[in-house]
Order: sequence, then C-alpha cells, then structure tokens
Amino acid sequence: MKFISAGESHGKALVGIIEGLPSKLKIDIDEINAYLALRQSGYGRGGRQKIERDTVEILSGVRNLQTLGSPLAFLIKNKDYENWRAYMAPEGCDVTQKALTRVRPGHADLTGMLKYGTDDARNILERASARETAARVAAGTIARQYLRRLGIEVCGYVKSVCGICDNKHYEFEQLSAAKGQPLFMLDNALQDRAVALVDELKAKGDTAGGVVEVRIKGLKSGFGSCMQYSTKLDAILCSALMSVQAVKGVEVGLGFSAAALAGSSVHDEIFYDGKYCRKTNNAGGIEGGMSNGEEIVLRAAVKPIPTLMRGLKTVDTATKQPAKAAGERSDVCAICAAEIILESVAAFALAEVVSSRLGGDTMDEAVSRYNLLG
Ligand code: EPS
Repeated sequence: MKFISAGESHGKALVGIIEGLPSKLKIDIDEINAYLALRQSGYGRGGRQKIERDTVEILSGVRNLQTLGSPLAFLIKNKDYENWRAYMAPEGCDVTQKALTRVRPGHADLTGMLKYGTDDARNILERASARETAARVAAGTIARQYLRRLGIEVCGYVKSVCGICDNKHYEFEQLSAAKGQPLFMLDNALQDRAVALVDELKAKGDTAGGVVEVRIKGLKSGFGSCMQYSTKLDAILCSALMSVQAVKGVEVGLGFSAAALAGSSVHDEIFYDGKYCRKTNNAGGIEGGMSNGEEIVLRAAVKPIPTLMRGLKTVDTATKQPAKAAGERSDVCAICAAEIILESVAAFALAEVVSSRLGGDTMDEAVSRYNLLG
C-alpha cells in the first residue's frame, strides 16, 4: 500500500492517491469527514479553520462505497483558494503581493528558499504548511477502515501541552473520550491549566507545542521484522510520526526514560499461561523490530508553532536587514490537530506493513489470512 499527496495550502485543493488497497473494503466517507473535522478542532486554532470545512471527495477506486482494487484518488478543496486565486492561480497570477521575505525561524521558509532557488518564501511555505496533513488524515482514515476489518484499532490523546503533563496511565478504551475535550486531554484539572496557558501565550503573541500518545490495539505478534533494519516495525512507525510537521522527537514504550533505568526495571518478563504473556508493557509492544502482541505505545513531541504573532528576530531576505518575522494569522496551539494526524499516519504506516505481509486481492482474503495467524 502506498500513498502520495499533492497540494498547496492556499492552492485549489489537496489531492491524494492510495495504491494497493484490496477490493471489497467498505469505505465510510462520513468517518473520513469526521476525522477531517476533528483535525480542524481543538483549542488554540487560528482564523484559517473558520474558513475551511474540510470534506473529502473520492474520485476513483471506489464504486458504491466499496474499493475496486484500483488506485483510490481523492480531493479536499481549499475554500480559502477563492481569497487567494489572484496570488496562487497556476494559470497566471500576481506573485508580488503575497511575497514573504521576513522568514520565520523554525519554519521551512529560509532553508527552502536557498534550496529551491527562490526569493519568495511563499513558494516554499505553501507546501511545507501543515495544511497538507488534511490529505494524510483522509488516507489514514481509509487505512483505519482496512485495519478495523482485522480487529486493529488506533487511538490516542494529548499527554502534555507546553510542559503541563499528564503522567497517568489510561486503558485503551478510555482514550476516545479525549476527543470531546478542548485540548484532547483526559485529566480535567490539567486541561484547565493548559487552556489558561494557551490563552496566556496567545495574549503574548506566542505559541505552544506538546506531547501526543498514540496507541494501537489488536495487532497480532510478528509484524515487522528483525531480519533487515528497514523492515523493523518501530523504525517504520517512528519514521511516519517524525514525518509530521513540527514533530521533533518520537519514542516507543518507556522510550527515553528507559535509558536512565536498570535493565531489571525495563524489560517485560515473560510468562506462560496457556499462551505467552507479559505483565508489563515497557517495550511498547515491539521487541526486535516486531510486534509482540501487546499494545503498541508511541509518543511524539510536537514543537511550538513557528509563526508567532509577536514575530521573532530574523532577516528580511529582500534587504538583508534585521526584521520581525512575518505573522499574519496563526494557530497558537495545534496539538489536537497533531493528535489526529499522528494517529492517521501511524494507521497508514501500519496498514502498509500489515498488507505487505498479508497480501490478498480482496479484503476477505486479507482477513482470512490474518485470522490464521496465532
Ligand atoms: C500554517 C499556517 C496557517 C494554518 C495552517 C498551517 O494557515 P494560514 O497561513 O492560511 O493562516 O492554519 O494549517 C491549515 C491551514 C490546516 O488546515 O491545518 C503553516 O504555516 O504551516
């Protein structure tokens, strides 16, 4: 299974193509739209989300709500394009008015300009923008529907916002309640503090990041491989999480904290009770690059958004003079969006791994092969 996306933030639309889906997978378009809406939700989003109402239009690969086995192509229109047609139209437009030269520290602006040989950061930021993640959420929701047929579910929540951290353990079944919450957190008192902190940062023209935990339940053991570095499940899932805009760190299970502990406090001891089992899951469900049948536990650290309304110190690339970085409108905190995106990319990466092992031209074939596994 493969996915490719295209589309600029203020261009006509985002498009995606998924190749390798089996036939006869029922596609729930309402669920795709529900995840797209969740990606737009959350406390601390900026003005752009009042303009967009993301919905998916499937162009090919599906007939009467069932996949055909052919490439699935979809489209998500950018409503904001109507306001940007004069500056973005591929058919010809005025590229001078929306030129951006007061490059933002932490954004792709400056490095991208130098790499792609342009004097306008707009040519870079339009694609680097996290707007592109709407396409990844649509693809990830389709992957979720594939995984669900096998009994595999992906869910997550926000663990911390700008250092306000919830260190409690939650059961998988408790996690979905986070999505009704302002910052997708599960502890009300911590969330109230985090909301107040977002307000405070907004008033100062500043931004916040956080940590997201993504969990995967129902994956049988033996997915991924210890035989070649590139096939290790943890490497594949972490690479997917790392590819999300603003992610600067990922971990599996105990992750970074394992490095400070003795081995006896880290490794999950093995028991046999009719089947092999473990009483702890510090490994986060992956040993030797393979799923071990326990829940997969992944975490991603999301840096604060690099567009600050107060404008960090930078250089205007047009004059080479010191300047305040550009900041027309910005999200203050997009951790809820990041939570949905991280679930989605994990789902897609896992569906790739699972489908490459199971194969199967039809969904029923994939399901029967999965059911044969121990
Ligand atoms: C983004 C800047 C903002 C965000 C955008 C990502 O957009 P604008 O420049 O239009 O105000 O809202 O994210 C989205 C549009 C989205 O749908 O997530 C950036 O610079 O990365």
